[in-house]
Amino acid sequence: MNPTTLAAPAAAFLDRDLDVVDPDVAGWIRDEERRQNEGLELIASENFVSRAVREAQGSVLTNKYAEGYPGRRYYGGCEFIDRIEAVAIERVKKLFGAEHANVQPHSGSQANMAVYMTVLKPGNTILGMNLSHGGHLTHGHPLSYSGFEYRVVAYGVRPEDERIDYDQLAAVAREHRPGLIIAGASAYPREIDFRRFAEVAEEVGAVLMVDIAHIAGLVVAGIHPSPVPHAPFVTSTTHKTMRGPRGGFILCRADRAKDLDRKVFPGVQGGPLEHVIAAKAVAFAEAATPEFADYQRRTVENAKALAARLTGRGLRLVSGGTDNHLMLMDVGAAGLSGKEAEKMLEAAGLTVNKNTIPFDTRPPLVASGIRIGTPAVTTRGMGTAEMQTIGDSIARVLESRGDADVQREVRSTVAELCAAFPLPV
Ligand code: DSN
Repeated sequence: MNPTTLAAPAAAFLDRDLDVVDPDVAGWIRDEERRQNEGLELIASENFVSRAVREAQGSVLTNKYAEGYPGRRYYGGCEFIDRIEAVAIERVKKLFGAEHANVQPHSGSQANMAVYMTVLKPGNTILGMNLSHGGHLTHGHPLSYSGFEYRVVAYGVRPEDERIDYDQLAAVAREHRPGLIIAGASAYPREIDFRRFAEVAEEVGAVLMVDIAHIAGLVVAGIHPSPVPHAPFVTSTTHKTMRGPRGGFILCRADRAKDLDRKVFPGVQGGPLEHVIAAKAVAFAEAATPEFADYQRRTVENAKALAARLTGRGLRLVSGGTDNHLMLMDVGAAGLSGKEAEKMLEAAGLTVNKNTIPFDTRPPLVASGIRIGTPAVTTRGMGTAEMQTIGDSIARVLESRGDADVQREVRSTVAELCAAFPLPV
């Protein structure tokens, strides 16, 4: 019998184009590609990855099971997988000057869960930032595992300047003696004093974990101080300012490495996504270049320029401005909810997300703020001149209360900007 004939049916199945197999999904992917290309992406946690990252993520590595760690797998055939995961680990350790890294977390949420399981027992107390003051769901929200598995106490920002209240942090820590203190935020526009967090943790005998999901790229570039010298555990995502594939990683001190690795696998996760880990390795290599540091510098420069334009147009920003890649606008002060503002801007081709602001009286799905970030538009190559146009466009849409003519005009300004800074296909 001819072996080619035997192999044919399987080969034919494997070799069909997405357009043929599933024209619906293929079409929606093209629609999303067009949406990303023709709109201004201002969601602070989103970015555009390089073709190299996408190539690694879309590779045959998706076919491989590799439970365990390099050199210690539960499956055969891991020779190349091991090299890839080992290089991802080495690269991220070097980027941050860390003693140990685990690159398997599928997301920031699972990275945080693994650290909590390493440090805490169910029912122990965690101290995290209030979600409406800039924290994250996994830092103790009642609807997240972090809220129903642990007892939660919170710190927040001062009403007068909307910056972290380190005295309150210390007072709550002294009163409640948490097992873990969580620093880091998803909607906080100011520099965070990790040394201060470490002092409080040491005083009350807590372990400090810093979640740098948002600012990791800035830390690599030396634009935001690093938490690594101050915290035994640092978690992050890889897809925000890090500009890699969607995923997470954890850095820790060598003496916690064994416990942590066991909590990631088999504690929290099963088989690692080695295609994503390969894409992380590529992104870590990109992050080690001078171009990446320059990109981070321009991201922050753009955020400051945009913030200045928006406040110049009479819009109120939480804390008055930004030190990093994002800002939080109080649209309640302009008589709108975050939900309304998000919709009005989306109709004009500007994508942001509604966000609660400190001391918000509206629920999170309505909110009084919007969060605006510059990582994605900076990746497209836009600079401070374009930030003036974007700031004016946002202000016009909000001032007009979503007037359809204004939205149409702004949409055409957005289209011109996007055409001048196209994304590679
Ligand atoms: N990481 C959050 C964000 O900042 O958008 C979502 O969980």
